[in-house]
Amino acid sequence: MNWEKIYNDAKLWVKEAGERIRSSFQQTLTIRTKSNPNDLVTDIDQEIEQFFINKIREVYPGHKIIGEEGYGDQLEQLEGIVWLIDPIDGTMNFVHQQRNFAISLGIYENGIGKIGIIYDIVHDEMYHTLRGTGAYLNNHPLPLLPERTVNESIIALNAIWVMENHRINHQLLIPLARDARGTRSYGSAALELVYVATGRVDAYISMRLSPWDYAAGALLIEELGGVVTNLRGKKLDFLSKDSLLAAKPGLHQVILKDYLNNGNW
Ligand code: 2AM
Ligand code: CA
Ligand code: CA
Ligand code: CA
Repeated sequence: MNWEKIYNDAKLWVKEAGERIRSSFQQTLTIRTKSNPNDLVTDIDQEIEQFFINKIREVYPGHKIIGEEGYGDQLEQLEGIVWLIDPIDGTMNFVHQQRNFAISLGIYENGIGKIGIIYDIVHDEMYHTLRGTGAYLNNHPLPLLPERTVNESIIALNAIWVMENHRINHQLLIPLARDARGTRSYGSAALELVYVATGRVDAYISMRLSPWDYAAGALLIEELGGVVTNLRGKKLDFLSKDSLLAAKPGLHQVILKDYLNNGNW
């Protein structure tokens, strides 16, 4: 398998998709809702997913695709090469702010991550990794992540997870939010994972994400020595929704043990 070629093709297509999204700022969006009134999708989300699928099917007909908007394959296992695509991560931000959104693309082989790409279109910042060759912001290598204590950490965390029960007892998160130096919420899981990878935040917590939200980000963080699991400390599931805890080395273990009771809840 020529992973260098797949890596180069994927980066090229992500860049091209980004240009399409950037030029869509001039046009009127068609906005629909999905699972609830705050769960948005636009015609651009759908067009961009189809753009990727056409490219992949043309050049790599044997590869499989999981896309958020449902134009890919319905997979029950991760055998072979699988592209996990979120055409726009942070659709609400895309609609309301025209910033704070990204394209997220992960490529896995038999369930093992090989390529992760997250493109912050508005800033023209592409974060990418081919497993084992380092992680980059455009052409600049990103440094390995240092250890960090809870008291000196900024934790990306949506307020809703601390307000009411979702999967875990929200009371567990209150001491963590209090002990941290600060909390933030950006509304794009892919960018929040990139912020962990670049050290702009020290940890990111979510109760409910889908494989296309974290397929790329988890790889970028792991390539830099960070740790990514679900909130019980288990390996992430790439075929169904899961919770997520991503953090600097050391900090991940402390949050899991001292705040999340090692997943015993
Ligand atoms: P999306 O914009 O691609 O839908 C928002 O806090 C973050 O959670 C975004 O990364 C968003 O991805 C993701 N998310 C996952 N499931 C969601 C849902 N049901 N509704 C809204 N956002 C969701
Ligand atoms: Ca969505
Ligand atoms: Ca998403
Ligand atoms: Ca999306």
